[in-house]
Amino acid sequence: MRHIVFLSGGIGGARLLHGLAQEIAPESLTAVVNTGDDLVHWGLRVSPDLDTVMYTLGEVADQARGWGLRDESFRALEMMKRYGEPSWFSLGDQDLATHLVRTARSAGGESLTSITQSLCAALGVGCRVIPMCDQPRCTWIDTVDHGPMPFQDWLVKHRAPAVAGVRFEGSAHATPEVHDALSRADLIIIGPSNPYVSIDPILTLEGVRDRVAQTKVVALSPIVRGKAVKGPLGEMIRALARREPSPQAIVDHYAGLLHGLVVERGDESAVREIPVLGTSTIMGGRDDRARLARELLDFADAVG
Ligand code: FO1
Repeated sequence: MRHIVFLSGGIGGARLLHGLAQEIAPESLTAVVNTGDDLVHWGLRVSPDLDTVMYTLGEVADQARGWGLRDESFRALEMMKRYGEPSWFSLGDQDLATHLVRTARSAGGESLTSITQSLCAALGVGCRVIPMCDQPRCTWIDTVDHGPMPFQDWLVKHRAPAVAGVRFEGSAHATPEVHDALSRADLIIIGPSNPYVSIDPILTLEGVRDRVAQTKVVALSPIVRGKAVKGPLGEMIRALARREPSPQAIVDHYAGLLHGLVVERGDESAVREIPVLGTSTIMGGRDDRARLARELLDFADAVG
């Protein structure tokens, strides 16, 4: 049976995954999700990328914001402000339930993998969604002017000041479930996520990159017309790779891993050396995501 592993960060990856989930039998698709962005906030364990993937696949995500749940309210946040608690990271009232469950079950000894599986089941998510790690692995951003800070402090609290480097601290062990999924994969898809802070945390886990290198890999470019589709990736490529953002910068970043890259139509000539498919990559609703997933799967079948 065909088995596809999808490496994902937050919203971009989640949307393509939502398309793939409409095209592939659930048992043939496993999403391995970055947990380097995880944080403890108000004493609660928050896994933003896992939640974005889970909410998007469960069709309960807020589309406009790109994180959290739709029809959300923030009354608990208002009360926390009144108590003088930190309010820079907005946890919604319904979203709080996810973090309460995750925190309570973790305290009871249940693994993040197992907790995620039961949250996904409750939301009607069909394919397998697994965290890259069960133990904390924290993405640290070294900034040019303000020293090192954990990822969410850098992105949300300080609004992405200039980056000098990216590091990962904590566990370097992927879960047995991740190793098992990768060993069964006949295709690995890398979502249009930030390679530095969403995909590298996964690829740098012990044994993962070597395993990925043994499989056919295709990716969707997170760079369109020289700009990041979302977030600070463009500035990171300039600062860390010392070049202008382009789909070729993504190919080079993955250093020999990719067998094909899907780019925005018109960006094809920016890619050398590997097969490229140009199409409309800015994902709209459900049907558009499925269309892009279908095109990507056909392209993956055609590349060597
Ligand atoms: N991003 C923000 O820009 N501001 C927020 O207050 C915020 C809250 C938040 C709460 C839960 C969650 O799952 C995600 C949240 N995000 C917020 C998004 C998140 O910080 C990042 O976009 C991802 O970590 C990037 O992959």
